[in-house]
Amino acid sequence: MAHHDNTGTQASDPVVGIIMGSDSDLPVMKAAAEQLDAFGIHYEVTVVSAHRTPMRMVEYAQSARQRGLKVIIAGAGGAAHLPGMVASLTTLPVIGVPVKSSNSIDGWDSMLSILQMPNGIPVATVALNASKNAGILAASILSIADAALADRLSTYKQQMETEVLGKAGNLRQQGWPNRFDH
Ligand code: RP5
Repeated sequence: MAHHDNTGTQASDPVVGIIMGSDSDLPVMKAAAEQLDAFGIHYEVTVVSAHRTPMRMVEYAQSARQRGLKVIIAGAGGAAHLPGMVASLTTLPVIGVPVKSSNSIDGWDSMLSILQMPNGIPVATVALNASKNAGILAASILSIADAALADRLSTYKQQMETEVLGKAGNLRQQGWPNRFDH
């Protein structure tokens, strides 16, 4: 991974802040970091708990823009207040990742508490455990002002298209009826 290491040193000029309610969310949340790495986007990663470290959450969210962050990705499980509360404290876009944690009722609690934000404070909610998509969405937001990044996103989509066309070709070769592809 190019933009962070595990020794506690600082990432250079992070533009995305990845936060999560507990280190137990990391196995899910690390896919966001990996996706940002793939796009060459600098990020920082830390634990911020809405209910266990409320003052840290306030400080993190209120300082985020001034510290140079442009997007925040926030993941949490259970009764997941973190994304919505962080969104209430900053004007930066916040992407919420519902995490199916050990204390969760099959992910539904986290899904609904992140997705169902009342009017006024939106959180862009991705699918359950879909932190990879959070990374891609963050890249899309950043690409508004970054043409080179937009090109990398475009290439990424073309690669996916090629892969899917390959899969369709495989099914055809296996003999499955298909009057669409000639
Ligand atoms: C939430 O509770 C965290 O976001 C995590 O998903 C879940 C469990 O946390 P731990 O008990 O593992 O610290 O606050």
